[in-house]
Amino acid sequence: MSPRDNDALLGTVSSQNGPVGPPVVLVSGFEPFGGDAFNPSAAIAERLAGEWIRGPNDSVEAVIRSVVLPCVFDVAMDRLQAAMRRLQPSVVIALGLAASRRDISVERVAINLDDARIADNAGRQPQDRPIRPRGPVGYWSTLPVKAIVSAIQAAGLPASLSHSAGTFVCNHVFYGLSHRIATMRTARPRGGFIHVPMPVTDGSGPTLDELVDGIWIAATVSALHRGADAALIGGAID
Ligand code: PCA
Repeated sequence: MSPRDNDALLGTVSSQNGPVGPPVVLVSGFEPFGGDAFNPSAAIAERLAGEWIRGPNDSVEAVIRSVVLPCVFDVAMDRLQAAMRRLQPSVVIALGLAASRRDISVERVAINLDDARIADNAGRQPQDRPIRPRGPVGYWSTLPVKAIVSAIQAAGLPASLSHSAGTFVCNHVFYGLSHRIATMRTARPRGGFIHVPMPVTDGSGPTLDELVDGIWIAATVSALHRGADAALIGGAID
């Protein structure tokens, strides 16, 4: 991983047309939810804030910025959208915890459904509700999902493609982000969602440091990848 750089160095230089600086990769995480005291997605987002992403010639290609979202339907998306307006990112990677997973799960598709098994942090528990009544059933991630999975695996870290981000706040934000991107008229960022497992220290899965490294790889691939996704085997039979 590249050494963390002083945030002051990111200094956006003002010009008449507004702030200029390296392209921004916005990484979001979530506050704890469901009675947990810790959510690794927020810790990862915060640890990556300020990292430079460098190209093959050591040129600075992007800088990572982060935002932590409340685990509350609708409010979470408002916060992410406010950060997007402020930072004008070229890539948005939203992160969340999926405690039942064992690896870094790169989500492929967001669906137009809120159906909460537990209440969110404001006590809301929508059921069978479309996120956008007139929106499409689903949106594909616009991140290079297969290239991301293969780069994380190549670094010796566990990762896979996932075909469901669930029907709770994470899928809600993933769908909202995708809808926002699809309806932007100009300068559409690439965006998508990655679920992370709860980190461990007993060797049965990735540690928090390994999750940070994995998401840094995802941010780097997303910032540097051009054109279509890698044509790799990666689907699922069940
Ligand atoms: N995980 C939840 C919401 C917030 C989070 O980190 C989810 O998977 O929907």
